[in-house]
Amino acid sequence: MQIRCNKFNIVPTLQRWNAAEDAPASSYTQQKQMGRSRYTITEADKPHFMTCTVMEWLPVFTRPETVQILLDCWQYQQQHAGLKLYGYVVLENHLHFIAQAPDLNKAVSSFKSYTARKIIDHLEAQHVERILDRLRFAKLAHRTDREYQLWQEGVHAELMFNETIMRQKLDYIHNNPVKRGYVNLPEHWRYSSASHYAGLAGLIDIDSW
Ligand code: NI
Repeated sequence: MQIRCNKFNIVPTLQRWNAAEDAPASSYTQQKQMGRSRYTITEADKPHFMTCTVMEWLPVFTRPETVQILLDCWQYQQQHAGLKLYGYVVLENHLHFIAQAPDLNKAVSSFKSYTARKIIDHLEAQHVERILDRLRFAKLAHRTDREYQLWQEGVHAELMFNETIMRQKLDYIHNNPVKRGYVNLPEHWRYSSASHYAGLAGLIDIDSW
């Protein structure tokens, strides 16, 4: 099943579900004020579960080309930045992943800035004005160093401090598309590591946990 699932017109319900279950609880600014928050990268060389969410939950990843930008960036970081990617899922407006790197803060901030720039370039080339207008507006309320804001601030990071938590989060990641009713089995979702853990080919190399 392709990722174009918003055609079922169930997005408002899903957005509420996400806001309650999934969304970063505090902004990056709040996290900085709070210091060592539960939702920041606490030990930069250990595996963390992280979430990146598109501004206003806009469905940017209904386009396979935009998902490819994410996969290419992770692959580059696996080869050049020591990134270990243990699991991921990409939904139409957010993604979850569990990763580790010698400097995870740096890897994640480069991931967000690089993919934002490439995705905006793609949307501009494709004249996706409806989404670009919203991303331009989203930026206005935020920062002034760029024309668009693609990603919400922060990654809502959680340290995977033991085996049980790691397994729970991998299951959580892989079950996202099932819970949303997009597929019957996790490994049927094209844009996640579930197929890798089911012994099938995936779109990107995964570091098996
Ligand atoms: Ni989710």
